[in-house]
Amino acid sequence: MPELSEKAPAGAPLTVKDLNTENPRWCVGCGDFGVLMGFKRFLVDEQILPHQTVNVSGIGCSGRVPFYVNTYGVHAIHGRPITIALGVALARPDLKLFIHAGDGDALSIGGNHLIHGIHKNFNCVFILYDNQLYALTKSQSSPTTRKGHPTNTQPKGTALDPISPIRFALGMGASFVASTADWLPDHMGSTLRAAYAHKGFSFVHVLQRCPHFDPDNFDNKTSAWFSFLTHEKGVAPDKRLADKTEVIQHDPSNHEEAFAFANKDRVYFGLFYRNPDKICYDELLRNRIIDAKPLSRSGILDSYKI
Ligand SMILES: Cc1ncc(C[n+]2csc(CCOP(=O)(O)OP(=O)(O)O)c2C)c(N)n1
Ligand code: SF4
Ligand SMILES: [Mg+2]
Repeated sequence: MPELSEKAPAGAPLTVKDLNTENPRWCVGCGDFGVLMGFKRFLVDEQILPHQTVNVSGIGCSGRVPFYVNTYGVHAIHGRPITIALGVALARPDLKLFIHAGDGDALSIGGNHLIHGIHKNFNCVFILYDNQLYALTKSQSSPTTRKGHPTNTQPKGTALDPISPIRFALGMGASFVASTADWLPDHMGSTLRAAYAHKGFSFVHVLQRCPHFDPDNFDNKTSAWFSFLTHEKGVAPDKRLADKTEVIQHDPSNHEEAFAFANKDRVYFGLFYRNPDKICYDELLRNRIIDAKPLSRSGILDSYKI
């Protein structure tokens, strides 16, 4: 991969244009466009420079994101972005690390890895693009597909109730759990900034429209079906919708209350939970390596003597 310049042209601040690559190959109206733009604006707001940034994805429509942001990146294999990202986190803690995964990638084939990513709490922002189906492979049911929704694998309607990514992340003890949507640019920006400011595995759930395979999901024209959770230590409601949408105060240090919201049969956007004190495995491991006394080859073999 060619070296990425340290700064945008002649020391000028980074702009969205500097981050553009080719035109994305997504369907017209795909929510991935909104997430991509929200992500680029966030990088610009924070002036996170391309040569400092690594985007790792799995496979899916959403998996193409690393191609469309002019930073370092890895389009990994299906369900495995977390393994690669953990390697980056261990070897290069100086880099800013973002993982992009679809609901199938993160919760089906990659579900086991997500458990350990959350458990290890290594420093990254994990973005879950939840369009509630496998889109790239042309509409199969995923763990988040709503019950009754017909797909190619379950044409008579998806049989099971969906997994709630928020409940899953909270139940796994994630140190940062937030939710936003592809059509809420202001809220997405605030959410990504809060996630980036957090040290540890920041789990960001994004409702993402797939107009090609599920045009009726997620009505982005109205807001009666969702509420914003907010707090002085949380994420502000989307500016455009704040006065038209229910806004609820929720202290993100309150795990029990976060769970209570996640258990309700309603959509909430905002910061559910943050625990800044959870141990980060990558930091722990790096410190142990630094502290470890070097051993000779026979010393290493002797350490296994019974
Ligand atoms: C090991 C492996 N199994 C299956 C596939 C086929 N496959 C590619 S993408 C995908 C699902 C994508 O769904 P999701 O992660 O939700 O992403 P989306 O396309 O919806 O953004 C599957 C099953 C694959 N590429 N590799
Ligand atoms: S199939 Fe769905 S998720 Fe994939 S590009 Fe088209 S609209 Fe987007
Ligand atoms: Mg999907």
